[in-house]
Amino acid sequence: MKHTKFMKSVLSVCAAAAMGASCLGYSASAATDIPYLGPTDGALCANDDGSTVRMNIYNEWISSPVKDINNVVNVIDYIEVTFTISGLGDRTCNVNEDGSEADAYEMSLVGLIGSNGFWGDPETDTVTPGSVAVTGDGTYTVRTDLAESADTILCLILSSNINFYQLGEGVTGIADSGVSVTVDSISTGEESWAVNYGDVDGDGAVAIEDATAVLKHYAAAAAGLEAVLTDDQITAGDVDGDATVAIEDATAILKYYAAGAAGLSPVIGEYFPAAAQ
Ligand SMILES: [Ca+2]
Ligand SMILES: [Ca+2]
Repeated sequence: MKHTKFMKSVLSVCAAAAMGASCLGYSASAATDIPYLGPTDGALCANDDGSTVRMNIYNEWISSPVKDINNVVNVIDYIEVTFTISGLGDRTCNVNEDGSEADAYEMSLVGLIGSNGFWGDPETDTVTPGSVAVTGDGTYTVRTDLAESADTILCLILSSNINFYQLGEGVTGIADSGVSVTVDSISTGEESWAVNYGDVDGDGAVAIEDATAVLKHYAAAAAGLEAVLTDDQITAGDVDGDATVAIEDATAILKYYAAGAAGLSPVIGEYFPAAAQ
């Protein structure tokens, strides 16, 4: 994959924007569903600590293996699971012995996919398991980004820190705790990334405002002032690809915009050499 570093930074920008402002040049291909075939009896069980909730999706390494997906499947850039949890009542966190609040509930997506190990142990993990805050009964999506693609899911588990003994009086095990986890869907996919050259403000169009933003950035830089554009915006604004954002870039953006406004159907690569590289 090309431009990996840039791509990852775009991803973080998109995550931060939380679907608010439009994202700069980000696009994701359609996800591929991995059909969920379960649940097998016993898929919902206790973690190794004996007291927190886990939902095995694929786990051969336990006495009663759970194989609730076909694990021979191409997993590309990420694995994502949507699940519904119920039985938490009004609880959102564990409590200490003295009744004070302990760690807030969260669900992590842990396992081993090809060479991607994500168990929540920074010493041995090759990728960081995704996690989601669980703020009560409801439906959540948790996603783990992989370092490399793989063709086999060796283990996949929804692992929480939810102490099920605290969910009711006299609970003796997960079965009578009232907690339930349903796997709604599992998906993977390949993310594709593209820089929308000229669209500096990321509103989906190349327009006068984009040229203005380039000029403001150029003027600020010339005056030794703080940068106006982010790194990603600089990439989009450097349409001639000479590694600086300057007047020539603004001129090219305006020419492209003017050609479009005149109904000429301009070809982006002809106006923006960076896009043709
Ligand atoms: Ca724009
Ligand atoms: Ca330039």
